Parts: sequence; structure tokens; C-alpha cells
Amino acid sequence: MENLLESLPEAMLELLRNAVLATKKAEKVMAFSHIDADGISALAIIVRALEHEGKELEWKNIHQINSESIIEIKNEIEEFKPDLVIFSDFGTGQINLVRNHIAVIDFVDKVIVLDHHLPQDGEIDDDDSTLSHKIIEINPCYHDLSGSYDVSGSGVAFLFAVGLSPENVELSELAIVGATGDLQDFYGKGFTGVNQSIIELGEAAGFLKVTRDLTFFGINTRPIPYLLRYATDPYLPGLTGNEAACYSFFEELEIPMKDDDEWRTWVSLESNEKQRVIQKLIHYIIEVYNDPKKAQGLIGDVIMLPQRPERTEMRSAKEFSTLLNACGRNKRPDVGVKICLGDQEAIIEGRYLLQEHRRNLATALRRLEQDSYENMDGLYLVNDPETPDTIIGIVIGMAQGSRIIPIDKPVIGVSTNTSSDSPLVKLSGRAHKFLIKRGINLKETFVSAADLMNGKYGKLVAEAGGHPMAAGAFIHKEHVDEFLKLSSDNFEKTLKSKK
Ligand SMILES: [Mn+2]
Repeated sequence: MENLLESLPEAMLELLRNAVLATKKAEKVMAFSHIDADGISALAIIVRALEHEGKELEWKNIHQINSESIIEIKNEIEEFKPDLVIFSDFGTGQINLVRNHIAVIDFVDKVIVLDHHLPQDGEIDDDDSTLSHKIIEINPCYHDLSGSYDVSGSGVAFLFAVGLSPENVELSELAIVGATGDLQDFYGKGFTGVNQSIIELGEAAGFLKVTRDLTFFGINTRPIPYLLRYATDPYLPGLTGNEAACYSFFEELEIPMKDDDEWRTWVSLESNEKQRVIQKLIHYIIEVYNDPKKAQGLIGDVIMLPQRPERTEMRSAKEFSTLLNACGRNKRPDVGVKICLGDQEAIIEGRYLLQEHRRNLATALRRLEQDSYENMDGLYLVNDPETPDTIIGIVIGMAQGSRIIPIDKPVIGVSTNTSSDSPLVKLSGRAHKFLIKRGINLKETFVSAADLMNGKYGKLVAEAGGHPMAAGAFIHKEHVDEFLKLSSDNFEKTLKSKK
């Protein structure tokens, strides 16, 4: 534990110490976090750690911090009257909103931000140093660490938790579930940096175990034919979504799918059976994708949580994080937090949400295979009114991952299928990492397009944020085409100049 904390950059450790002191002093705490697996895990870590400290606590997941939601956050704070407010897995990109709306509240003594996203460019628009003094912002990006590979939002929350008490080492489970949800392990190729140190700590304490195995979703829980039927990473053309083909796959190998009346799961297969399945899958993938690298991705580091119940999603970091994402995407992040904390009813509800989620993804991908996408100069556009805005980002990421959409340009997904009647449309972008090397930066492009349009119209018509490889924006309906054109032109210019 000491080693983990001592290995951090000195300035970051100093901030963590300040955050710990401020928390020990606080009486009432209110915590807000993002709705994805990382944000949910981070919040659960904070909730458990503060329970251990005996603090009076309220918590909530928020889709994102923007000029609208900050007012709601402020209202909730004014109702509960905490002297400490914590934001996790967001806050850095919205630090001005946090300062001007939250730090400014007089009964709030301190605001702690535990984030890992890159800061927005631009100046701090307020120079009130007492306000800045109230905020303790901890973000690896400010300390020469990567917020994409070294440590996630839940990892930062974990550092804070073990700073509060060494007994919080149990929360290493959730730190790695969150990092897995944020794809910090290079898609199963292994963790590095602070993440790796957290795994070592968790392994030594018996909360985590790393094995080499099939990286598919569902090795602990799915009947083996369903492992293939619901496979989306990679998508298996001809098998994904095709129940009969998945049955024949195992029949041809003469591998029984049931043990008496019970479906067999991957972890229950004999090792020679596993070998035969893997061989056949490798042949299959090389045949359909003509890409041996893709087949290599079938086997990777699988992180198990040996303290969680057997044959459940909570048994592996990958399934656990997908379960949490499903809760968030279905607008029930609170269920995810409760699952992390071991609530039995929440687990049942979360499972149902997960089934829904995976069905939605598989049908969206099939639809995309049939209806295809638009080819703009600098990007590929997916405009699918049937895909909910909560999963459009995952769908386009998977579509490029499985080459349903080529990877030579960024892909943008637009969904008009919102569950709220907001005038805003959500837009998600994904770019393959080789495009990043060629100068593509989705976040910068989206933010500059939004700034340009907001300036031009003299009001807020677009808000954007994210990472170079994955970014998003909320745009007023009538301005979506203009935003797409600006982005497409920008990408085209970048790609042409670096050829
Ligand atoms: Mn995150």
C-alpha cells in the first residue's frame, strides 16, 4: 500500500494527502460521478470508503456535467447541505462550472475532483483564489501520467480510498473493473502503470487473480453456444446472432453443450475442449477478417475476482464492467453502484438490464451490416434513428473494431433516438489509434467546432468533450449538419497533410 502511494509523483501524493485530510474533517459528504462502468466503480469505491469513515453521505450518478446539469447538481447540494462535495470520473473538463457553481456555495468547505480525463484548453475564467483554494483536483494528466493507460477514474478514487484507510484494499476489485470498462488494458493485452500496481496489490490480498484465457464476454456465465451468439468483440459474421450456426459449431467439434440438463460454461470446459474451440475460432477469424492479429486477441489476460460468487458476472473484471455499463446505458447507474456494494436485489435487476443491452448491441450491428453507413470526405457517418443514443458510441466502436466500417477515417454516430425530449442530439466519434498517430484528435476537433459555432450564433448550440480516440458532443438538432461538415473538413485536412 505504502509502496503504491509512494510510487506516485510527489505533487499528486501531496494532493491526495490534502484530500484525505479534508475528508477526515468533513461531516456530510455528497458525491457525484459519471454513468459508465468507470464512473460507477469510482462512485462505489468512494461510497464504501466513506461508509468506513462513518460519514453521512448522499451520492448520485450524472450523465455529464454541463451548463444545464450543474444547476441540478447545485440544487441537490443546497438541499442536502454537505460540507464536502466529491466529483469522480469527471470534473476536470468542467472545472470552471464546478468552481463557479459549486465551490462558490458558502457552506461547502471543500470540493474534491478525482478525474482522469484531459483538461479542456482555455483559461480559467475566474481568478478568485479563495475559490480555487477550495478545490482539490487530482488528475494523473497533471502529473505526467496517462489517464488512458496508467490509471482510470476508479483508479484515482481507489488511491484516495487507500489513502483514507489501508483496509480499503478490498476496493482494488472495483478499481480494476472500472479500468477494464475504460479499456485501459489495451483490449486485453495487459495493464501497465498504476493499474498494474493496483492489480499486484489486489492479487497479494486475494481480491484479484490474473489468468490467460479466452477474452470473450461471458466465460463465467454464458452457456457456450451463447458465448458465440452474443459475440460482438470481435463480431463473428455468420455466428453472432445466429443460434443454429453456434450450435453446429460445437456439434462439429463433438463438444457437448450440456452437462446432464445444465448448460456448460466456458470455465467448465476441459482444457483439450478449450483448445479445440480456440483453434476453430482462430481459423474462422483469419478466414473472415484475413487478419491474424485479430485472432491473437482471442487469448489474453483475464482478470478474475475470486471473492465474488461463482458463475456470476462479478467473477471477472470484463463481465463485471459490462454489467455496470449496461446499468448506466439503461439509465440505472444507481443499480450498478449497488451491485458493486454487493446488493443482491440490484444484481438481479442488473442482469436483466445486461440482457437487454447485449440484445440491443447485436441487433444494432446487424442493422449496420445491412443498411451500411455514409461516406463523407473526412469521416464515416452512421445515422441510425433506431439505435438509442446511450449505445451509439459502443456500436460504432464495435463496427470499426470488426471492420463493418473501414478504419481509414474516423466514424461518427448520430442518434436522434433520445429518451428525453431535449432539443439536443448526441453525437459520438471513434478513431482507430493509427489515425491518432496521423494527427487526428477527435476531442480537439469537436471542441473547436463547438466553440466556433457557439461564437458564431452567440449562444450555446454545441458542447463537446472526451479523448483523442473517443469523443462526444451534444448539438442542437438544427445544427448537426453544420457540426458534421466542420468536423469532416477538419479530419480531411489533417489526413491529407500527413500522407
Ligand atoms: Mn473514466
